[in-house]
Amino acid sequence: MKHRLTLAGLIAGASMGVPMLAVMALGQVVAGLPFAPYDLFGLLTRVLAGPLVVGGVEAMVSILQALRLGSTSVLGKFIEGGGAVLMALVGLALIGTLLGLLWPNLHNRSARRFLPGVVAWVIMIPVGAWAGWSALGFGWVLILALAWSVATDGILGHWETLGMAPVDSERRAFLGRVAALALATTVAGLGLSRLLRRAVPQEALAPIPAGPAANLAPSGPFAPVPGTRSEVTPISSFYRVDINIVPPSVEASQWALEVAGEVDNPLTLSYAEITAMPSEDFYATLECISNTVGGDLISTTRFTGVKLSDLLARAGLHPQVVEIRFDCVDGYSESLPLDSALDPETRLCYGMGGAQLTQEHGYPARLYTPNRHGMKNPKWIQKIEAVTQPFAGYWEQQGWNKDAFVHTTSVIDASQSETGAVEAGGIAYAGARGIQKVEVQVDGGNWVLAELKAPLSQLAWVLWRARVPAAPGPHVLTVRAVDGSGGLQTATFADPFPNGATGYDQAAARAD
Ligand SMILES: Nc1nc2c(c(=O)[nH]1)N[C@H]1C(S)=C(S)[C@@H](COP(=O)(O)O)O[C@H]1N2
Ligand SMILES: [Mo]
Repeated sequence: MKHRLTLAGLIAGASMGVPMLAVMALGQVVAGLPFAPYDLFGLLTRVLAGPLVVGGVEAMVSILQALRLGSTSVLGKFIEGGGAVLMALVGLALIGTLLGLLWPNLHNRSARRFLPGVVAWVIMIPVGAWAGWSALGFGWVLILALAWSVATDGILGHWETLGMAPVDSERRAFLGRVAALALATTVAGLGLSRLLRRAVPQEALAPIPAGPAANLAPSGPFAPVPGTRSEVTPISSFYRVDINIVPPSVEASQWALEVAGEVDNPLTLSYAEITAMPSEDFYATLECISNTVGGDLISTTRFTGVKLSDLLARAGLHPQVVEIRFDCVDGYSESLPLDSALDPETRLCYGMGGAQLTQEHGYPARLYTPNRHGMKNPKWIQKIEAVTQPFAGYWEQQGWNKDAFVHTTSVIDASQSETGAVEAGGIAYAGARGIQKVEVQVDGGNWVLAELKAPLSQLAWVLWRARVPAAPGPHVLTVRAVDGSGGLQTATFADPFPNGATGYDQAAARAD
């Protein structure tokens, strides 16, 4: 009897959690109310941030990139979201189990009905405080927790009564009714969320007036091999990596950028003041340090922004400043050594792809800095601080390389068979060093020089294509690049952690 109730508590706690979370998701879509599992997940990943989280993210990225199931960023966020919901359900199952366990000794009916919900809610108090829930948000979560609690208690109560009953079919019928009701609530909650999410008009992104073009190279005629990625990544498929399941939503009118620390004139700048400063448009490529060779965590766009050095000059740096530190709305932090911060190509950006930043890519303002991996390009910046000691940013504290310099990389995007040859094409990238040449090899034979498209800028990847003679049949292609200063791409294979991946990309191909 006792075991049975414990098990029933576990099942009831978890299964009543599903419809409750569906309603919570609806509340988020309709009224922007908190969706507690995401916030719980967010807080835990920050508190537990360490080898566990790094290992988890690493494993996920390499599995996703190996399986090539689709966009690593999109799938990754999907898995994190699912993990957060699963974690919440496990928590509710545990509280339900506890209720089942204590059931025979809990004689006060109100305590039985409401205590589990109160316990769940109290556990969420620090989470809500961290995530900044409003009083309404706290109230909403309490109401849902109590509803879940009453439902869980109801099932247990019924179960106990039925336990006395001799007929098994009655128990089955009861479970069937509970399951049907839970399913209906879940479907209704999730269905409505979906519908309403679609009904909410996607706010059009304000276009950004084109600024003077910086550092643009003239583009020559070049016909990429079909299947080669587009030279400019559409913003909707620009890779996204950050520590949030849902990106922070910042109201530009409520936001201000602070420039502080060891400076003569600390500044507080509004969005309007920043966008009124002289800006420049520039093409540049961004690559995550977690990207594998040939992976999809790399994209190129036209950024719009103001020179960080202009901002810092306005603030007046003290001579003992060694680094510029960035603090972001989501708790992320990073820093750049002074020479990188003052690099004329390092810009505080408020535009990507000719429009204002999307919420996912750092609206209202993010950084772009050349030569370094994505982690050195903070999004949703709220504070820029001149510091006199080197600072370890979010990922550096987890053991990732502090400099995070990009490696020379080259990727085979596509190939097609020709008579007696393979035609291949792809991209190559080496930060601001640029690409001098790309070479392609068939089955370990001679390296054949590829044709390069003039890059969009010194900071953007180059498209290449090559025609390599090959006997009819299947082959393995290998690609390598030489950067603008003559350095050959590293052939040694390395995983992304902790310095970024290296090695040559390979692909299967055919010749006729
Ligand atoms: N505030 C904030 N900025 C951030 C991150 C983050 O988690 N929070 N992630 C960094 C990492 S690891 C990468 S690779 C880039 C990705 O930028 P994107 O999403 O615009 O492609 O953002 C960087 N900036
Ligand atoms: Mo990254």
